[in-house]
Amino acid sequence: MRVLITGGAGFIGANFTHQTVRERPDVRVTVLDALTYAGDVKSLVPVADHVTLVRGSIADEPLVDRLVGESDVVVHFAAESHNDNSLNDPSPFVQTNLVGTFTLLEAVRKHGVRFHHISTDEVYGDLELNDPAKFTPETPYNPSSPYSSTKAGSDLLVRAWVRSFGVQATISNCSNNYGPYQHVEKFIPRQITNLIDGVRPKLYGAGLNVRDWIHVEDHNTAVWAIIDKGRIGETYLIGADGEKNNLEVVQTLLEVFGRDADDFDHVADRPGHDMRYAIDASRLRDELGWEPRFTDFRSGLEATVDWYREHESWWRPRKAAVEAKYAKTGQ
Ligand code: NAD
Ligand code: TDX
Repeated sequence: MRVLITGGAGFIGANFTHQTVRERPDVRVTVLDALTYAGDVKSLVPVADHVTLVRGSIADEPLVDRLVGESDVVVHFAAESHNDNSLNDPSPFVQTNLVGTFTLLEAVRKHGVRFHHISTDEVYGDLELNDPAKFTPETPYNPSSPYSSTKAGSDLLVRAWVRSFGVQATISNCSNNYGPYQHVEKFIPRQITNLIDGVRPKLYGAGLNVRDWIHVEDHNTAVWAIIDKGRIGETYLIGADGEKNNLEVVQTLLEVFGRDADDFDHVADRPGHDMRYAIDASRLRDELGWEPRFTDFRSGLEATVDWYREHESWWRPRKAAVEAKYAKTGQ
């Protein structure tokens, strides 16, 4: 099987590429990645002998046409992925998330190639803190930010290409991932690397916003389950019942680092900050028999801390610029 992984030099895509090389020796992997600020060839060094890396954009029609034509399956991770960046400059989000996904869809339509689209729970908007509800595949779309609205738009393009053109596609909407190779702009790696540097963690607002954390390895086993056994045209929600508020996450990290529970700063809140995300993954569990393996958040977090301690040369080059950018918005 020939698999084209878009965004394979980013956080989740790199972990997916590693898992695929490790567990599926029969798969021939090509990665298409523009190597934006978020992509890093270093993330693919451990699997470099088993992967063909093509540097280019998913919005480059001739390139996409050629690579898709040489593939059996496309797994589409590439995106602009950070909400805070989308508030500063939405334009690359429209270009990559919408135009890029459109370009891929046209190519898989032409070549009759199986397509799996990676998306986010943020397309559903947010939930109240005291609401027992979780997102299901039937929850209406209600995205809040330029990031989540462009992801929602890309999901709708996929659905329309399935219905109108018979494209062989599936969609997954996953909750917040954590694990190795995540960019230091994101919440958990930002706080881990702050703590390694002896800097206090930065909590937006009161820190009561809830995210439904899942280890990136569990996300990726779910993606393979959907590629292997998912029903064409279907949407699968991926989550591992990992709801935690941001304050709890920071305090767990402080404990892991042996620091006092109040040794953090409250900083400016994110405009339009979604309050709570929560996933009901019963379709994935019941229909496809998927189960998460990283069910103990604290030990998953400890392993992630160890990874950042051991891979300073991977994250250090980006840290100062990320912090300088946050300083401009008082975060
Ligand atoms: P990331 O920002 O770490 O990686 C994105 C990758 O896409 C980078 O390697 C970047 O170079 C590449 N890229 C960006 N624009 C491109 C373009 N035009 N052409 C080709 N490559 C391009 O993102 P991530 O956190 O790994 O997210 C991957 C996917 O998973 C995204 O679609 C995101 O919406 C989705 N997702 C992420 C999370 C999460 O918690 N991180 C949760 C649910 C869904
Ligand atoms: O320094 C910080 N302090 C803080 O309190 C940062 C960077 C974030 N936060 C808060 C904001 C969120 O409530 O932590 C939470 C998580 O923030 P992010 O890591 O920016 O993630 P989020 O906005 O929830 O989106 C993530 O999950 C869904 C990914 O970035 C998306 O790509 C994915 O779709």
